[in-house]
Amino acid sequence: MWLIFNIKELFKSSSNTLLPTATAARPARTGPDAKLPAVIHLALELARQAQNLSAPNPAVGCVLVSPSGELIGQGHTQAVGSAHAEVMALRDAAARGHATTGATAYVTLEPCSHQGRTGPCCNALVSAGIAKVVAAIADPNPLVAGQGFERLRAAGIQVEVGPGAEASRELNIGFFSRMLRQTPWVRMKTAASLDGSTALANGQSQWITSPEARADGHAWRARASAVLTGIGTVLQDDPGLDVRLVPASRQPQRIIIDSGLQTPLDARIFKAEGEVWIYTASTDEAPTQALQARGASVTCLPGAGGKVDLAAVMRDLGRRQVNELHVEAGFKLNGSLVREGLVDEFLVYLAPKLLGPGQGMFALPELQSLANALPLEFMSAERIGPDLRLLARVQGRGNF
Ligand code: AOF
Ligand code: ZN
Repeated sequence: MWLIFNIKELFKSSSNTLLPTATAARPARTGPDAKLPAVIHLALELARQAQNLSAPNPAVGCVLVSPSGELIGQGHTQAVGSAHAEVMALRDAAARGHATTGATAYVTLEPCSHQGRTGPCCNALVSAGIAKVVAAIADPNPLVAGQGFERLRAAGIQVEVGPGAEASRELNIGFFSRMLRQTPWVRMKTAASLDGSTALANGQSQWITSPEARADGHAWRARASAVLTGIGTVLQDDPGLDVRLVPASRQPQRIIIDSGLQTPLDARIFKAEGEVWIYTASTDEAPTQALQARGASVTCLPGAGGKVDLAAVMRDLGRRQVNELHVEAGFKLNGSLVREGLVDEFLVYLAPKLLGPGQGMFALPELQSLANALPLEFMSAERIGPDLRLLARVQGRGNF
């Protein structure tokens, strides 16, 4: 999609007509971002196009507008090691024969000032003669963190920061989490009946929710850096954990929490390409070597009671550049992660069915008082086929 229109037209409309309707990971249209100029919405939409592509880099969009108000270039972050949004937009303008002198760059993140896997975007903007940069939000990467704005201002470029901040941060909540907390943003997905059962008492669980809900779940897998499950689920359901039901430009990293190294060597999780990361509490050499020979990276992080130290896993995943971690596990591991305060957000699909006694979503201890309930905040509620999708965030958890 490439649109040519006059910027005056863009600014006239604060409605969201450039955007398709709700898809899996759309942030709420409320708060300070609700009435943004359409050019910012376009930059955010471009950023969304990078969301399943750019990790561990943030998903960023950039729109270039000429001094006369013409949209002359647009771009978004490419896969890691390739061009950033600003460079893509400048290349787009060049390819279309547009001069960039005096143009304004609308970008959903502070342009980088450092030499990383690619060169600093600030330098590219300065060389292109950009007169003004409107950025949604500062880059939390300590290598940038305000220095990009400083560099631009020092080169005489006018800098405005703020429009689209909330939406840009939501799009990149995993990147912000890793940069500011050193751990991933943890989203736990469950699918249950209206009365909260994920499986019958006899273990049967396929399928409670609809094909539409399952495809939507794959869209959330696709945006995550990694998908994590437990050995219980591997033994019971033998999941692939890859993205199959929606198109994927890359596959998320697959991770198993397997205290006793019981993962079968013929598990379906090994079928997709790439390494599987296994976290264990066991130092047994034979299964470790057998799993390594099968293409697993095995890391021993023992915690209390022969279990894996889950908080240490999160720190390790932060070091391994996991931004968003998508958890699809059974009620035991789910319960452990919740009890340890490691879950940020719940993605819950509810089917319009009553199953009666069965397995719950999370094994949690009995509370003696309602005052001790874990307080959540509903971020969104959507109908997906015949099912409901709820996104509930642990209160205050997004404030880092
Ligand atoms: C931008 N525009 O589109 C993105 C930025 O190793 P590199 O060179 O790819 O740099 C990665 C860092 O650049 C990343 O951690 C983040 O701070 C910033 N991402 N910056 O100007 C972009 N994706
Ligand atoms: Zn950059």
